[in-house]
Amino acid sequence: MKKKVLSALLCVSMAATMLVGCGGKEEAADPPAKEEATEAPAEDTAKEEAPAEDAAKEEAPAEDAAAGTGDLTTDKTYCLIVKSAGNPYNQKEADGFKEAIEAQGGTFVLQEPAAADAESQITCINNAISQGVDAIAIAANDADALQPALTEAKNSGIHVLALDSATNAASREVFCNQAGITQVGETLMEAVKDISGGEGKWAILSAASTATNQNSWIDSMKSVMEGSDYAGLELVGVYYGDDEYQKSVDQTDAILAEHPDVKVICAPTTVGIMAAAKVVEDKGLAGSVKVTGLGLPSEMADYIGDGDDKSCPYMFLWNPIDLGRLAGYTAIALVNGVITGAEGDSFTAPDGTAYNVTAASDGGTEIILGPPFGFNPENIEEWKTVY
Ligand code: RAM
Repeated sequence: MKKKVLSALLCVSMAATMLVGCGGKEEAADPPAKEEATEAPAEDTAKEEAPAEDAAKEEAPAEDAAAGTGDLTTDKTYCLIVKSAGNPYNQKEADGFKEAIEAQGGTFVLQEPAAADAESQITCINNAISQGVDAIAIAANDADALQPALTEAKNSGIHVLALDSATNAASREVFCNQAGITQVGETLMEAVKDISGGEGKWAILSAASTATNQNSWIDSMKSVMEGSDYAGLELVGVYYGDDEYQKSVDQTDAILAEHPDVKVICAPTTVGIMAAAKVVEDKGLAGSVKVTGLGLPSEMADYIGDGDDKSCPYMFLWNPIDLGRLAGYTAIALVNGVITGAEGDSFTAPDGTAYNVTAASDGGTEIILGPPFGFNPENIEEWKTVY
C-alpha cells in the first residue's frame, strides 16, 4: 500500500522534474528504485566482514541533538552531475538524489556528461551556473581539474558537494562517501587473496584513469598488498575501461591476451566487472579465471556462482540509491545552513538517521554511508531486483 502511494507520488513529481543533459538533450530518469533498497542483505555472507568504520550512521550523541536537527524542507534547485550518461549505477544514484530533493519540496536538475572525463563535467558545471541552481552535487571524474569551474560556482553563491567520487578538498564543502577508502581496499584485496588461493597473477580493470574513487581504492589495495600475507600475489597491471562497456570488454581481452595465466581480475567499477565477467564466460575461461570487485547485483546476477561455468564467486557494493539520497539530504542541509560541511557537523535525515561529518584522508571532510555489502550465490537472487 505504502509502496503504491509512493510510486504514484513519484510519477507525478517526475513529470514536473526538470532534466537537462549537458549536451542540451532532455532526458527522463528511470523510475525510482524500490524502497527495500535501504536494507542491507539479510545475511552479509561475504567472505570477510568489512571492518566497522561506519561513523556516519551512528546515533548522534544526545548533547549534539540540537546541532543535528534542522529544517530540511526546501524550495530551491539542486543539480546532480553524475560521472557519465549511460551507466545504470549513475542512474540509481540519480534516482535516490531526485527522490530526496523532491520529497523535501525542492527541484531536481540532472546533468549527464557525454563521457566520463573532466572536460564534459566542466561543461555541465558551467550549465548549472548559468541556470542559477542553488547547489551542485558532483561525482568527480578528476579531483583537481574541476577546481576552477567549481570555484566559479562557489563564487556565484552555489553550494558544492561531492558524492561517489571526490573532488579535491578545496573544491567542495563535503564529500558523501559510499564507504571508507581503506575498508573498500581491504575488502577487495582480501577477496583477491581468497579467490586466487593467495598465489598467482591478478589484474585490475578500472574505470577512468583520473577517477578519484577508483584511484583511491586501487592505492589502498596496493598498500594492503605490501603485507606478507599477500607476498604470493603478483599484480600484472591496471587497465582502464573508462566506465564504457565496449572499452571495458576490449581491456579485458587485452588482460587475457597479455597474461593468459592471470587468475583473478578485480574490477572496482560496475561497468568493468560486468564486462570482465561476460568476456571470461564467453571465452569459456571461468574455470581458471575469476572476476570480483564492485558490481550491481542486477547486472551481475547471471555471472555469480560457484561452478566452473560462472566467472564471479562473489563481489561487493553499497546501495547507490541510498548514496544519492544521502547526497540529496546533505545538499539541502548545506543550503539551509543546517551544516557547513565542517568536521563535527551533523544532521538528521527525514527517516531519523543521524549523519556525522568527519575528517577525510585528503584534508577535506566526508560523510560515510556505511560498509560495502557482499553479494554471493546465496543472496544474489534476493538483491538482483533491488538495484
Ligand atoms: C561505476 C562508477 C562509480 C563507482 C561504481 C562502483 O559505476 O565508476 O563511480 O562507484 O562503479
